[in-house]
Amino acid sequence: MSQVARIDEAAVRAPAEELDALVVGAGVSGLYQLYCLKQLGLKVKIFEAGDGVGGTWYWNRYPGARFDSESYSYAYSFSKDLLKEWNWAEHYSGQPENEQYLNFVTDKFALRPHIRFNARIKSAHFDGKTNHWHVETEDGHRARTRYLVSAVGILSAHHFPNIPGISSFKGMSLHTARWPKDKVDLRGKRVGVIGTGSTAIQLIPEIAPEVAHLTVFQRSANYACPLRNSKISDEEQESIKARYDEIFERCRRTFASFMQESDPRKTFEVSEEERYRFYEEVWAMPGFHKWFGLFHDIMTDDAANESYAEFVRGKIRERVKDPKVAELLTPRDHPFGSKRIPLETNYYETFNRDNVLLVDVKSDPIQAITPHGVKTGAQEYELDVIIYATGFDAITGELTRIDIRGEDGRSIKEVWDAEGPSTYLTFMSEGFPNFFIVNGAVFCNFTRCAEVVGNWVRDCVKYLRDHGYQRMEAEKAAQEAWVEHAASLTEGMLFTKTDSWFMGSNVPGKKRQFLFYAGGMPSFREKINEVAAKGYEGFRLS
Ligand code: N01
Repeated sequence: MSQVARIDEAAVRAPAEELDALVVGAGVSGLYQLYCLKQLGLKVKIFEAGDGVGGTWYWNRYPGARFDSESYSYAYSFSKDLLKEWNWAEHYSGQPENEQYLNFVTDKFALRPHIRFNARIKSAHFDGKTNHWHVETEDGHRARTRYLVSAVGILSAHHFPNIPGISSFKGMSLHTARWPKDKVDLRGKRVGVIGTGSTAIQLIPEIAPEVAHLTVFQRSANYACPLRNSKISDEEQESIKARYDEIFERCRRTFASFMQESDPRKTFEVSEEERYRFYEEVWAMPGFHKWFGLFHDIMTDDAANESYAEFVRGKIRERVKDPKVAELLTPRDHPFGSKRIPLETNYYETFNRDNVLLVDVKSDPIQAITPHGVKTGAQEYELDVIIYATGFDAITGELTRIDIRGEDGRSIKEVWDAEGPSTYLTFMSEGFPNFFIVNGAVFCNFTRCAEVVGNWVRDCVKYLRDHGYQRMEAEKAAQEAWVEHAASLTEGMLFTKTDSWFMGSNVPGKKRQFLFYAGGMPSFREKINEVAAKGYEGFRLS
């Protein structure tokens, strides 16, 4: 049966639900998008795969999961009441509190009745005759909607490595991004963790004291920096609340909407003494100062980067007692910050424990998962539990797992596999009318972007309604120009020299390209506002 015939068939089957807008996913962006579209008086619903809200903060409930941007810079800013009412307990709050917060927001703004839970979308097909999307969930529920809004998040499609024998393991297998809701009792168990990215770096120090033995399988060492989390005192709480406007204004100004701003000086412009004094000063600060608060040439000048990278390597050596283990934990294969910098608490000290073993699977790769554990070329490690902290098919993975088809019957997977994730303004992909992709691909503090993009989509939908348009789509030429512009921004960036999920290269067969818009949030905001002011230039409205 041809794709077009399938779409026609979907169109004639009676939908169970008629909507103006259907938002996919009840995470940070989806909740805000629902709030915004409700404000327009639209009939709008979220379809959410899980049985609760939170997205990332619903699925990633592994021990140690927490924010590494300040709780209050990650919070929604749109409601003064909300800012007044919610008290963050910690500067970098943990998953349970983050999930509670998103539940609090959901109930405060009466969003819950507009969310359909346990509703994983199987297919979404566009019907060009009526300019509607026909959506079907895995359990057969159907809806027809004018606008389809993807808020599936950028780190949602969890990824298992391609290692033979994964399903043969007789013990317990867990992926950090699908951690069970009930407490997993690891006491007395021999546990293996595969992966040493941001997730594993949060998890490992939390579980090491509990387990009988922990084996960490590391392929690449990371430049993990101290988080320096702490409880928020009553006085700090008051001060944060008094400074919310200033905090959000500051985030608006910075490149990626975090609170930290780079130092205007260049690395080698200052004396060696001053340079190291500055490195130490930044090092003593909490959060992302150690990445975004550095000399401003750190991400563009190889020598400047290496100067700071060597400083960080020295910090790792100071904390690990066994020099051989310290050397293994010291990254030498990529520039500082070219992969996402993990923030940690007691990560390096964990490797001083008697019950923790670091296995270098770069020099001796994992060959198989066996019924009893993990087998490298040299040895088999017997385990009761294997934890996969092996990351995500980032940015495009969750969307391309859904059968989304535009008017000509081509799926978004087919289009993006062939062309890379081509969009206009990150919002729409040509050939998929009335389909908004929100918070898809701007390198940014997530909630700060979610609000900017959510507002843009709300205003756009209002404009379409007010002007009697029923259909909006990206023009081919505008999309091509945007894709070219976005690609030009990555030239010379250190990110592109390193393999990581930023480049899609952690997933075998995925096209290697920088997956974020790299122009920074201030320019992005300016561009999307300009497009809107010109009557949505580059989009065809009809
Ligand atoms: O995933 P990752 P993550 N054999 O892709 C290893 C966000 N986040 O879940 O580097 C052995 O970074 C792989 O090794 P290598 C944050 O943006 C936020 O940790 O490819 N190892 C790597 O070590 C972050 O960047 C917070 O050599 C294998 C690991 O698995 C993003 O999520 C907290 C392997 C995957 O690391 C993803 O982080 C946590 C194999 N066959 C995460 N295959 C916050 O604080 C893969 N690996 C908000």
